[in-house]
Amino acid sequence: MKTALITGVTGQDGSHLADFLLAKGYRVAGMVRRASVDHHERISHLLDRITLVQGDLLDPSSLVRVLEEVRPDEVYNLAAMSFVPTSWAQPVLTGEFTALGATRMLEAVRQVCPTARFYQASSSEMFGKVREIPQTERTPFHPRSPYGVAKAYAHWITVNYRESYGMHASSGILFNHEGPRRGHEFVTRKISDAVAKIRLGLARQLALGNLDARRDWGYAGDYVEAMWLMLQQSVPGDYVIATGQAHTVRDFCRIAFSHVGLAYEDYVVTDPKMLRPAEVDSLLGDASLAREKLGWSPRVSFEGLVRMMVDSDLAILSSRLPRSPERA
Ligand code: G4F
Repeated sequence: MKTALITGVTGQDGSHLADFLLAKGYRVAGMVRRASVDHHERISHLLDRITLVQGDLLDPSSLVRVLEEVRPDEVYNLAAMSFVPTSWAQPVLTGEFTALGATRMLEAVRQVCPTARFYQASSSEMFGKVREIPQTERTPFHPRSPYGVAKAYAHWITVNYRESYGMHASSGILFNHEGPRRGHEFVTRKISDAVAKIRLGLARQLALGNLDARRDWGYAGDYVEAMWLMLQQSVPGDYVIATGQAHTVRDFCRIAFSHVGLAYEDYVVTDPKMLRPAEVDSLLGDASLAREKLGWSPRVSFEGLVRMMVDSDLAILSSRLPRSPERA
């Protein structure tokens, strides 16, 4: 039985990856930070099947202790400050978690379990002001946010530890990936939640920022399989993980509203406060390398993803509504 350590296990990707690895027969440990509020809602269904260990990417000695305790065969470094707008408000803390945090974890792995295989969650945000369309593993980076800059650092330090110490360290350059477990601050979940609320008469309007931003959106459940596949290769490497199709925020709105029989134009307004100091206008990934070397391809379509998220939010909100006499 193999053992995996996941940092960021309470997040969208961490919870999907834990589900995936448990189904593969892994022993799964998740690193969590001590917090006064419980953030375990995404992993509540598997708390009796995984081990939670306390550690913090800001504290190198805690990482050494976690690795000594867990003795993992595979380490998935998914923890980061992952919401792009917050990275302008907290640029230094973003660098500490997202950039130096990866170095601290790599260094701890090198000291405690250098033969463990390491996965770094790189991001299409690194491409930023894109130099070519579509983006591949060879496209130069031009990040447009403190978050993107921090992810570029983490990406290159992973490459560097691979080249300096021969570690089995790989990076997945994941394009946007979503699903019902997505945080409400990200645009896709903000839309699906608002559509469900409007459909149920709980809200009347949805305020968004840039409706013309284009993203290559896939389903998070598909993308965690690619992380695992990277660590099963005899040779480590870096892979773009994407669908190869881009849509605008407006397209997402159109499909989400029409799924419940509404027209987005009647409900969506734009709010300049939600525009970013520097925007990533358009991202489109070419995952040919992952398809050829890993045998990976996405299963859920864009339309299927939008419908899945709206249906999920409708179910969540409906279950919280007071039961009317005729429904009782
Ligand atoms: O959903 P978003 O906040 O995701 P963003 O910034 O693309 O970042 C996500 O994907 C990255 C991979 O490329 C990850 F690394 C990162 O951690 C995160 O998962 O915004 C998507 C687009 C942006 O262009 C934004 O300007 O939607 C636009 N947008 C328009 N109105 C909005 C809104 N974004 C948010 N969050 N909220 C809005 O009201």
